Amino acid sequence: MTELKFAPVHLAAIRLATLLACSAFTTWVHADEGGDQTLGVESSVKLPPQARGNPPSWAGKAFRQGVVAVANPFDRELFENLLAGQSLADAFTPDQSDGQAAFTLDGDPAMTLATGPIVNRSFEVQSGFLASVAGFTVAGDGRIIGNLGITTPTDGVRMALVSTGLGLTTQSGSFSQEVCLPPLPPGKTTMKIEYDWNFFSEEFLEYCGSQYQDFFQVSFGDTVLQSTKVDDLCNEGGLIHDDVAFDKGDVYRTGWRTQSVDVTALAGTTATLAFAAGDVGDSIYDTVILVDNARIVTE
Ligand SMILES: [Ca+2]
Ligand SMILES: [Ca+2]
Repeated sequence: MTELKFAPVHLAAIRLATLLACSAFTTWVHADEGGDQTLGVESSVKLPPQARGNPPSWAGKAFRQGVVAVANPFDRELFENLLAGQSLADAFTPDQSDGQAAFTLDGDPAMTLATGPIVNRSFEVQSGFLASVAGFTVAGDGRIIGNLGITTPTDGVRMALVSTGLGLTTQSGSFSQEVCLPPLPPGKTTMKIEYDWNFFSEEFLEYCGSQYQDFFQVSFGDTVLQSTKVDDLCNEGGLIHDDVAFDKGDVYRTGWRTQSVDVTALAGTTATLAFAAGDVGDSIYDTVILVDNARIVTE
């Protein structure tokens, strides 16, 4: 079993790592990485010939991070190694330079192509904005928190929250990210998307069996990875009375559970991974779902 854990480095580094993981192009990081380079402005530092001229259309973001993308034998070797299943640390040869620019790597050295496609997968990176999930597009109430009452993350020190409109907004929430599942690495036969989830609701227990079926839905493109509503959990039993109060009614929680979905058939495809909470019937009694440790597992 293989999985990636992102160290809590800044998001730009994670994005760069993901850029490497998701795209069949290669990167040169300029030796003078500390200063952002403005496009079209002559730099006092001389770039290698292959790094001059107008960037290709897809390279704008990379340029803003001081990255120049070119076809280059050094990084071709890196990609060949990554495609062979090596980690970044093993695939990358340090101290490569032509005297003017150096080929450097930022991000998590443990990342592999097979296991690193979800940006901020453990929600450890937090932006300065309350209503946001770094690396994801948020609609309605989605955010990153450190604890909810006595409940703490399953991995690291932060987790994501998505709700039917708790506090910040009355709009049901979602957070989503485009994820490219890599091809199955050599020697592996199964690919799974896994994450931990914990469903809190004021609808429990008095609205079990009613029309107020708040739900948690997780999807990868058109594939539903999970669709869980209030009654599914009422019927299972084992709900735990929680001390946390939203605004109405007692809150019960499921406790942390792990969802594991076989996506072998989707290996090598790109789609939007979305976590959503929804209100059914009315939006008076709220539901909150915590999510942590989203990962791609290959076996
Ligand atoms: Ca976490
Ligand atoms: Ca509700």
